[in-house]
Amino acid sequence: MASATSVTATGPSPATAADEAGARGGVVVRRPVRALAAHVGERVELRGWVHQRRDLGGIQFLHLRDGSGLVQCVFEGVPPPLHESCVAVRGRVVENASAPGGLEIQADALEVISLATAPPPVELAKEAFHANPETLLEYRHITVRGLRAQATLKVQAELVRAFRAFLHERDFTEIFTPKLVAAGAEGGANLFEVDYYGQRAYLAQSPQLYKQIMVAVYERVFETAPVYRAERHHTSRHLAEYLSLDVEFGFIEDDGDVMDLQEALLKAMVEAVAATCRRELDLLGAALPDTGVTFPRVPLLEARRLVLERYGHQTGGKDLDPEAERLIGRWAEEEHGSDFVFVTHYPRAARPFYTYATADGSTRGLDLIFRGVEITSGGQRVHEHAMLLRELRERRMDPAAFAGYLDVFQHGMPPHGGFAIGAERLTALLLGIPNVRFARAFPRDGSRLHP
Ligand code: AMO
Repeated sequence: MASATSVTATGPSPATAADEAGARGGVVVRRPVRALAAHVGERVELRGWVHQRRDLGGIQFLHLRDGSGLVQCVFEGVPPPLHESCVAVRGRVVENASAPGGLEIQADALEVISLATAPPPVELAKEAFHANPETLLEYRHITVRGLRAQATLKVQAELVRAFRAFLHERDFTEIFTPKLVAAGAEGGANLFEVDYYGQRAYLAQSPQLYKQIMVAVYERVFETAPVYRAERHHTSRHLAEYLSLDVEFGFIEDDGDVMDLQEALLKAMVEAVAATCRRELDLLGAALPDTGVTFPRVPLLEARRLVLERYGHQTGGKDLDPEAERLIGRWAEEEHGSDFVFVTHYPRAARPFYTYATADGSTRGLDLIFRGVEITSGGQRVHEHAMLLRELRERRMDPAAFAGYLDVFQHGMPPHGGFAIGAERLTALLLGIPNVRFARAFPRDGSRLHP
């Protein structure tokens, strides 16, 4: 084994065509960890962070972490610098079944690029054993570098990429709507108030009204943006700021079209993650749902009856409580082998004013439950001006607060519908992460404004 000496760094860019040409001439090419399997036997350069280090009597084991993963580097010499220091390592890629990922670097050069001057508040290699999630969140600006956080947020990025790609392919246009608004779209008391040049404004609870308005421009639209809910309750599924993946489209027949699109989209998102995130899924021990199964569709009243008769759980009120959601999810799994189930025909009282109401007092509003938790809401919307006005009045809401939005319905709105996915809930449930906070880089919850 060679001993590590200093190497001269050549700038932070990843491998380029020029590097490749150089490699043939004997120059060492920089590689990301994820690409190493294709370069066994070659000499490479890696750049990243000191994740873990061990000195075994002068033989050094360095776990180097970069943006794509972790690899073990072995060399003789002085120990590597403090955890989280940035280093460059050069050496040969060899197979080693007992090393993480089955590969290691037999290193001959180590260079410090940026020395860590203080130990990290939580040693990231021991993150998984850290008992207190509050500590992990308190130091999230550092702990977000940990492999589990890195993998979780990578999967989320892939989910969002697949969401966009699927919708672009179907002629949807991406929109960007305001997050400072004059009125709440979703009702309820969970609005963040903002001083807008002396006027009262709110942080948007959802892009709902704007995405409907934009249907009259492009017919099919989507948005991926944060939304705000001043949730008072601390639960494992609520954030004060979350990423809402919104879809809205026109000229639909009914809520069946909304479910068809939603099902195809979610299957495409899961399949994209299966294709691109194998390493992350393995690291997190996550099992993806079977995309070959059709999502069952169950009216709310039927769902209530099922959870009562089958599991003895009585739900009152106008909605499903979390336990009933869990049980209807269990029923879908047991009865249909599906991790997903649509619950349809919610009563008017359980849905916002823009939901299309039917003569029987129910609506074309629906939720999608994934592994026992609601991950989307949506349905068909009201598209007639008179009906919308009636909905507002009957709910004692002031039509003046929705003046511009209401106007739109006097100028030709097609039957339309849509839905919104809570990105953190979907990510957490997909990956088996028990608390939605760990599916956001810097969660905002009932008490947290830092980091
Ligand atoms: P809703 O309010 O049900 O519907 O929200 C849609 C989805 O967003 C997620 N979600 C949340 N995630 C984290 N923290 C929260 N506090 C939180 N609240 C909601 C859930 C939920 O299913 N305008 C409608 C959507 C539509 O009809 O198109 C809406 O916002 O996954």
